[in-house]
Amino acid sequence: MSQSILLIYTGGTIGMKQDPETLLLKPFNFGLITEEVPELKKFGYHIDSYSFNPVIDSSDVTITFWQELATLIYDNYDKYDGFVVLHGTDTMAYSASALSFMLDRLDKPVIFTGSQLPIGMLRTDGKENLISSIELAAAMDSDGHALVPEVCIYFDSYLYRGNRTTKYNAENFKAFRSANYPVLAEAGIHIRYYREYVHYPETWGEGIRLHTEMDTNVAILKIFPGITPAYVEAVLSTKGLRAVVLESFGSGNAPSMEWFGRMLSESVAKGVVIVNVTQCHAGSVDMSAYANGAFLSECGLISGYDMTTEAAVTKLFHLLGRFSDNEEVKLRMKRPLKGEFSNK
Ligand code: ASN
Repeated sequence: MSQSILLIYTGGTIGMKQDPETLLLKPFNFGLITEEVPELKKFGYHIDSYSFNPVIDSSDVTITFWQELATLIYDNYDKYDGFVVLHGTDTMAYSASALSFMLDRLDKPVIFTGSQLPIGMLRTDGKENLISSIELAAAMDSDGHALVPEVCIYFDSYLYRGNRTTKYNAENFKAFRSANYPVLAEAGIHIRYYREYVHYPETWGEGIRLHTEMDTNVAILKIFPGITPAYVEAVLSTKGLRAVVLESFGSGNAPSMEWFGRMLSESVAKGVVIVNVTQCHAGSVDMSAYANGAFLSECGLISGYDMTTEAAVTKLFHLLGRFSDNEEVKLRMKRPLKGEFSNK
């Protein structure tokens, strides 16, 4: 059996070229990638490609872009065994997180990848990333079931659960990290799958469900020593605000000043959903460890446990889009939806 893959090109460094006048890197059209990677023909797979128009630097990603991408996958779902999305690295963790919530009952791989150097450059990391991603998207067991039926990011030899990743290095080929969840696969001489960490559907072929509704009335509030009441007030009084991702210290701690607690409590009383995630790159929020954490729990904050900010923000967009009742959103924020946090 020959697998069918849909290769979706959205932009990012992988397809960029240097503008001869300004010397700046700009997205270039998709023809370039297929020309630069003739190796793709060596796979026995049927590979179709689709290019976004215009192709973008991923800093320009919008909600509409996610809706277009998720709908494209949904519309082509039955025709392909797997999907590879070429995407800029800057917001890849946001897009992969968003798609993990938008594509419900997914039972085929959706692999995001890209590169740090354009595919036309001699030392590019783009070729290996692209070729291995296609292999991962096509990988099946003897029953014809996908080995990694999740929204993932593949980068520099590792396959990660998309909603567990963060871009943490702007320079190295190893640009992504999933600090709180093990890798799903690793490409060396062979591709090694860690199936114990992969989520598999209870029933295969149930049919994918698409959720494109999103509400972006969310703020990120990163605390720091010296934070002022005026700043916190400005964030919490944002017009239309429905939810906040509070980036706290360590295991979920914050300043215990009276004004800070009062502002948070007042916001919660108005129905704003406030989720506590840590500024640390690894580890989990535990609001029962310190008095300065318990205080946030008393103000009505929800624990985001070991969720990334990218996952927390996009999960809120998704839930706020689906539910007009913030209490329903709160309830659903407390449960993992697509393996985005572990609440041990
Ligand atoms: N600015 C680029 C982007 O995110 C960075 C990259 O792809 N490496 O589109």
